[in-house]
Amino acid sequence: MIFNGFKQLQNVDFKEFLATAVIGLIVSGYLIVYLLSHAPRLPFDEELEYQTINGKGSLVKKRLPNVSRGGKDNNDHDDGIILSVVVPSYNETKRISSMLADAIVVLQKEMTHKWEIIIVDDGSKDGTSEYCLNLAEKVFQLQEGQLRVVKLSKNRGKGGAVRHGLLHIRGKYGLFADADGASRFSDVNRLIGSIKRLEGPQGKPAVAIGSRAHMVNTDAVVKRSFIRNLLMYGLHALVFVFGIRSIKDTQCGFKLFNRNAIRSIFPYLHTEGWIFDVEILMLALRKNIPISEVAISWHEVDGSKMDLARDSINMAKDLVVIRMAYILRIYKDNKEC
Ligand SMILES: Nc1nc2c(ncn2[C@@H]2O[C@H](COP(=O)(O)OP(=O)(O)OP(=O)(O)O)[C@@H](O)[C@H]2O)c(=O)[nH]1
Ligand SMILES: *[C@@H]1O[C@H](CO)[C@@H](O)[C@H](O)[C@H]1NC(C)=O
Ligand SMILES: *[C@@H]1O[C@H](CO)[C@@H](O)[C@H](O)[C@H]1NC(C)=O
Ligand SMILES: [Mg+2]
Repeated sequence: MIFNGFKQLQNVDFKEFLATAVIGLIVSGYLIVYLLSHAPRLPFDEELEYQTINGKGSLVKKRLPNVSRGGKDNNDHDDGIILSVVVPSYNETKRISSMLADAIVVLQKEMTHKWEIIIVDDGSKDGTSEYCLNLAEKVFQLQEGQLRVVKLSKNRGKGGAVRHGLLHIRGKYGLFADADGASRFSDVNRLIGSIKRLEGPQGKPAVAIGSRAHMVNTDAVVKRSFIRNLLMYGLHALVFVFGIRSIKDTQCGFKLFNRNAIRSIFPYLHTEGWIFDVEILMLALRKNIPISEVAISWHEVDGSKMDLARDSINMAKDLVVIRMAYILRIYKDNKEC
């Protein structure tokens, strides 16, 4: 009798303990994800201006347009621009000029003057902004507004810079492209072709992304350091588990969106660090926006801005945080952040 009662008591205690433990775990899990979650800061007022060189060679500053207002649907800032190219740049004076040269040749040929380049200088310390404006005037001899420089007062990370740039384009399509010129710019034609098939005549949201998946067994990848490749495979595995399974190369710095895709994705993008590509693709998948992966040509360029140890740890952490934050509804895909 006494023994039985004792056993029952122990049972109740154990269940209570288990319930408390589970609740405690959920609460602390939520708290950890909440504390590690991220929202991009609002732009400072001066970051809503761009600089460009006018026909007389002097610097002018103007307000940036807003992708959610202008454009084809409610024409105000459109100016007939077909393609806007956003180049996130951090300390890029050594690498950006050949990338720009490559891009400008292709743009002039394919769409005469109906393009713009937006350099988002992410708080560079080496005068990237001034360097690019000087190139635009002296080397490329561009017209006013064709090359725009937006200077972020404080470094935000590649994701933050790309988000800021794409939210302020005039074009029908917006491409973001790395400043190192690792991809061949003319491949943009294949991305545009692909997005046109997806968007149909009404211009439904659509995304076309460059892919290097066909290159894993070629020199470009094999010749990279062992540790870099090891980290790359580790990241692929993690993306597979916590991120995205239907896309082979999520990280390529060459992605094209039509205006409606930009409006449906970028206001909701939380991540400003290196892993932002995965959140972009997760948002597209959640919103049933079609994504096509287009094989592009790509070569390794020296002078990477990535700090292998620190940045891989942050990417892994951010990846888990993104997935958990959507599950726990700390991140929402229908509320601008
Ligand atoms: N906005 C911003 N852009 C950055 C930052 N660090 C690098 N970038 C830009 O991100 C792009 C890619 O940087 P890279 O240093 O070429 O990266 P990588 O190591 O070659 O990476 P993969 O090309 O993916 O192999 C370049 O356009 C850089 O200028 C940063 O802190 N903020
Ligand atoms: C752009 O326009 C949208 C819609 O009108 C608005 O919600 C958003 O705050 C604007 N962004 C900026 C930077 O003005
Ligand atoms: C950018 O340049 C500044 C000044 O030269 C330097 O202190 C900083 O470490 C550089 N950052 C990167 C990521 O190269
Ligand atoms: Mg690169």
